Amino acid sequence: MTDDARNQMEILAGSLPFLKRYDDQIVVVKYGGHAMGEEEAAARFGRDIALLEQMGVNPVVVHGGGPQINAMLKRLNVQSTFVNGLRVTDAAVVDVVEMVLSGTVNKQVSDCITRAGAISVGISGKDGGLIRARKLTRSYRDPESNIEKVLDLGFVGEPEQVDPQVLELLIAADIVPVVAPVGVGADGQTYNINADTAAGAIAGALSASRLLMLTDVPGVLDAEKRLIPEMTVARAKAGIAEGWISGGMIPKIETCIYAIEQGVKGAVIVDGRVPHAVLIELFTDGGAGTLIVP
Ligand code: X2W
Repeated sequence: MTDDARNQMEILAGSLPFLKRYDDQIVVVKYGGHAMGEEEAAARFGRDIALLEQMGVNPVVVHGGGPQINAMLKRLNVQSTFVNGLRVTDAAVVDVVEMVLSGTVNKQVSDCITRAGAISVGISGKDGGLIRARKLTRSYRDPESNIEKVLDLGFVGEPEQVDPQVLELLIAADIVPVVAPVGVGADGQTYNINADTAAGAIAGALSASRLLMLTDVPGVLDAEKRLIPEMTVARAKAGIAEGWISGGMIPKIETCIYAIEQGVKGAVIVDGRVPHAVLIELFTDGGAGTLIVP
């Protein structure tokens, strides 16, 4: 036996207790558009998810596609802007968003997983009544006039009700669901939903064991810029209030907190740039990134 083979077997044996921990458990993985760029990284992601399925875990993938939407809007000469990290979505933009997310990107992701040996089916939040959405309404204080105003982002939605039945049927049939973050209103209007928000709501509705948010940072850093391996919801809330959790990390942490309050057992900010980050997080002692627990 070679050293390599022996190492491989040691790793396999070492993962046994973790295999038991996640056996038949649902793990929701948020896969962002930035992480999909490179073909090799996308293929590796597909293999990791297929491996999870083969190990007896039930992965559910919720993907984004911000950069892919930007590229298509540019090709079609449609303008769009962002406010507080959310895309202002008018009637022309929402058509492109649905086309890219539920079309190209959704099928690319499910294909990567299927080619790696699992059966994966891509759907959007509009399929099977998965995500009923309503128009997102947020108010803000206008700094110039100091008057409370309502932010109008057009057809940006937030999940109003998530019915996980279609996902449960796919999971029971050993199919890996891949979800595009597009929802439908009571009146049939299509809504563009931030992918992090959609992943949090889906993880909550499924009472998932884990929500893994793949990002392009190592995790949450404390005030001294050291990586925090694990923290409670209370500490995460304090981090936002005290300002050492800031910027783009705030909505991600808020999504994690929301998912945990909905019954998810733990939510993790994972560095998706690290090869096999999902497997390292689930099947090693130290994990990867920052785990947030109740
Ligand atoms: C996002 C949906 C895609 C997304 C957008 O239009 O870009 C809103 O901003 P990433 O790749 O995860 O950023 N929706 C309302 O969230 O993709």
